[in-house]
Formats: sequence, structure tokens, C-alpha cells
Amino acid sequence: MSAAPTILTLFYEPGSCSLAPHIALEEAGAAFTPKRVDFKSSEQRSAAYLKINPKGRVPALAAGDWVLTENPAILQFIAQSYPDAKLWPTDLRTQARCLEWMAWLSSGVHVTYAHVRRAERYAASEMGIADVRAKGAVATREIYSDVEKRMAKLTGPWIADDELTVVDGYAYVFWRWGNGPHLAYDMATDFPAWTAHARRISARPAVQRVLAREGLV
Ligand SMILES: N[C@@H](CCC(=O)N[C@@H](CS)C(=O)NCC(=O)O)C(=O)O
Repeated sequence: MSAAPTILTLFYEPGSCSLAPHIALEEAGAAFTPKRVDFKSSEQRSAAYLKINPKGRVPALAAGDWVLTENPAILQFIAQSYPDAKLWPTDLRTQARCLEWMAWLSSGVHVTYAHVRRAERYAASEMGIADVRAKGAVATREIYSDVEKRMAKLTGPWIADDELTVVDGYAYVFWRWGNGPHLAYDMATDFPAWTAHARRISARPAVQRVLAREGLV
């Protein structure tokens, strides 16, 4: 079935990686219900939410009983469900480039950052956790520098295509985390090309609406 489902629900936590599909849905002009999963009260691990997403993570995108998880899958699904919004490239190589970026952000950038933010996932003892966090901090700086190098080579305003695609909002999530309390980078000084991209995308009316809804402005 290729048509967009009529009622979509996005389960999100403000400022988390669910910001990417939130932006995609808004840019697509989709009819959707945003539902906050409150991390402060560990709602992602509540019995009710685990019924929706047994992984205990956001984002989750639901249409009735049908639930989709994992950002790359959700983002591609949104983009292809609303073709008029042109959030998915048409050219085969450009599509592949878009997927390449999404895979890198999801399994490279996000997972590297998790070694800083969620070090307790990767070690048991206090010393082990501290070690994971310290090495994770070095690796995160390195991978952010690699993203910056790729951003500096862009020949247009957007990452994968001449027009905005779903990967642009996804990259913006990690730019925001760079400024956040766990990394506390000076993004504008140390990652100027990425920052220029972040300024372009955050100026878009759809993105402004999402940031306001998530309480991020
Ligand atoms: N591979 C997943 C990762 C999802 C993920 O880790 N989400 C985080 C928020 S950015 C989460 O829900 N964390 C909750 C927790 O760890 O308890 C994706 O890209 O969708």
C-alpha cells in the first residue's frame, strides 16, 4: 500500500531524535497527532508505551495498530507517503546518498553520542562507565568533525539533494545536541558549515512550528 494513512500518531520526546520525523511530518503537511512520551517520568519504559514500542524508545510512528520504529525507516516512509512535499529524491544515486546519510546518522553519529549520554548501556562498573564516557567523548568529537567536513563540501543549501530532504531535519537533531549540556560544543565556532545548515533549516516556518510545539524556542 503506498498511499499515506489518514491518521498518524508520532510518539516523541522534545529535543530527542524524534525531532527528525516531527520536522518531516510538518514539512510534508501531514495530518498527524504528536504524542509526548515523558522521559522525566520514564514513560518510555511504562507498560502502556512498551505495548506501542517494545524497544522503549522514541520515535514511534503509528497508524492504528501499525507501528513503525527506527528513524531511517520512519523518515523514508514519511517522505514517500507525501510525494508532493518532495522530501525524497527521485534520482537513484541521490536516493542512495540520502540513505547513506541516514544510516550514518543513525548507526554512527547517534550511537557514538550514546556512549556519552547513555554510557551505562555499555559498561557495568562505575569505572567502566566513566571509561566509556571518556572514550565516547573523544569519538563523538571525531565524528562531529567528520560531519562538518562533509557539510563543508556541500555544493548547495541541503545535504542530499538540491531541495530539502528528510535527512536535513535529521542532521539538525545532532547539531542541536552538539550545543546541549552533554557535549557543550561551541557549534558556531567549531562546526561552521554544519551551523550554517542548521540556521537554514531552523529558519523554515515548518521547523519553527515544530520547535515551538516541542517547547524548544
Ligand atoms: N535507532 C533508533 C534510536 C532511538 C533512540 O535511541 N531514541 C532515544 C531518544 S533520542 C530514546 O528513546 N531513548 C530512551 C531511552 O534510552 O530510555 C532510531 O534511530 O530511531
